[in-house]
Amino acid sequence: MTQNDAFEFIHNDALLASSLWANIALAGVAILLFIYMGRNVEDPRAQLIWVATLLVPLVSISSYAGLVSGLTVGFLEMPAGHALAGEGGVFSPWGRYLTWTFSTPMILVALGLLAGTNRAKLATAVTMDIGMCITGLAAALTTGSYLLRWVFYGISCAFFVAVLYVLLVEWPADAKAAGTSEIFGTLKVLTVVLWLGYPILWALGAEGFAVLDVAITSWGYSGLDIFAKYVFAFLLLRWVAANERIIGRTDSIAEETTTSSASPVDD
Ligand code: RET
Repeated sequence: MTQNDAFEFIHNDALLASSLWANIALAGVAILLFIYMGRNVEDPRAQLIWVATLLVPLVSISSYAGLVSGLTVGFLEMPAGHALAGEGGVFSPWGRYLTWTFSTPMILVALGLLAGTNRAKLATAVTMDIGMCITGLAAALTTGSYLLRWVFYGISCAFFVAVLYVLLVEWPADAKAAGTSEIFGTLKVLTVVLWLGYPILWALGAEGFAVLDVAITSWGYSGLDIFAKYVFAFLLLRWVAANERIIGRTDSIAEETTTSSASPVDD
């Protein structure tokens, strides 16, 4: 299959093509809107949250351009045991899993800074998240053994548990101390609920048990992306733009970088 075959395969299926183009359009709107919303943010910490948030639709538009062009998709022969084994090449949008490696850490950086995280927790969340995405990519691309597809899936879930732990246990306590509990609480619930949808969809879609067909699975991810990326980022930026001073006062990471030894006269 050439890239041109892939491009045609996608565009012969209106449902599949629209699931990709819809996100290109939305990401474009989100980029312009977020630049506008952040135009007056001056506090460096709030600016960092803003840049991390802006990178989410920027990565997304690149990701979907890769998918829709046929560059980051393939057709994989599934191994014996898989529901679609022996049916010829199964459409695999592997570029999705690859680009999550770049977009999801940005979501976590923005959330962590909002919560006033320290560097250890932020590094934990980000590295575990990258582990989750890369092993998820491995699960999708493994064609030698059906069992090993699910082994990679299991490893990815284990990484995901670490991310959930930071989100559900560590950062809520930090956010309380930072005075950002309310907005953090909203975004935490949105993130946890939506992110849980991805492994469920993977298991039900063509990569997993193949209960859902390729176009429906693709719309599933696209729908989750719309809420987990653009709606999430919009709510976060709107709050940051209006509450810059609260962010400025949250100093865990700023403090670590300016005074590495503990200072008894803080505050
Ligand atoms: C996979 C399959 C393997 C098991 C697990 C997964 C989790 C994926 C998640 C993705 C989130 C993506 C987002 C993208 C927005 O840009 C890789 C599907 C646990 C949680 C939020």
